[in-house]
Amino acid sequence: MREVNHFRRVLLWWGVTSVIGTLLVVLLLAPVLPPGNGTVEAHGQVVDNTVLLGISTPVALGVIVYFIYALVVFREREPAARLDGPPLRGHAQIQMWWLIVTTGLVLFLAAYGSVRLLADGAGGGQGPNPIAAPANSSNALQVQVIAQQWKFTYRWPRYGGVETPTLELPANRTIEFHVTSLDVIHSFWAFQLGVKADANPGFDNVAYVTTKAPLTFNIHCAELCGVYHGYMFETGHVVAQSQFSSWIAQQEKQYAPATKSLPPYAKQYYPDPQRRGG
Ligand SMILES: [Cu+2]
Repeated sequence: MREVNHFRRVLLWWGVTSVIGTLLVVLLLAPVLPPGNGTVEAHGQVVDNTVLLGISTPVALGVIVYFIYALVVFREREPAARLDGPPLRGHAQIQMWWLIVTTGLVLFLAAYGSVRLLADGAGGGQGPNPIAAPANSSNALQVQVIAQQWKFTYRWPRYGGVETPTLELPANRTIEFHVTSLDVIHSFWAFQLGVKADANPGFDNVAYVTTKAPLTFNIHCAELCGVYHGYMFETGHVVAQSQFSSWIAQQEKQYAPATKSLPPYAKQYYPDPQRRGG
């Protein structure tokens, strides 16, 4: 009887399942993954997830196919002979290819991840001196996100330093969030915008987003910040520029009396010891 070439068989099964599996993942699964395509940064995250899933699908299928093949073909059918098979040693070619493929994958992913992290800032908090700003960030609209137990408010240096209880953003515009906190640690997570940035007291954490079409997005606190942490959520909107202009003008007017008694706009604030326990 001709000896079966197991290696070639596994390779064939792996090749066929990988082509089908990767196509299914990249074309059907990945495009509908969160956070969606609502902003430039969110879209970038979907692209990255697609690349990562596309690369990991053949790797996962290699493990699964070999596992199933081994279970079916190499199963010991003689109950009396439950012994280990002969050890595989000194197979230089397999060792070499194993090192080449795994090293290549890891280096590619590290390089890809670094490049993508620098593209448009990737929606993450970059601290007070961001190194990965979008190309048009000098023209960005600044919005300060102020977290406190248990609410986010928003301050607008370009609009008289007014502080609003809700967040509306203009469409097709680069936004420069300055995320900070008045008390404990929080995290500003605007899911559909693809933005997540820590909110720490006394710290100015900059995160960028470039909006696209009008969009409703969810804002959650993503850092355990006390008993009502779970209630620290709200809904924000990306709206047409004209709608934003009238909204912010109306806010400026409505909150003018409160704006007068606010501390001057600053990049960060420190917890007020007078208010502690008050
Ligand atoms: Cu919080």
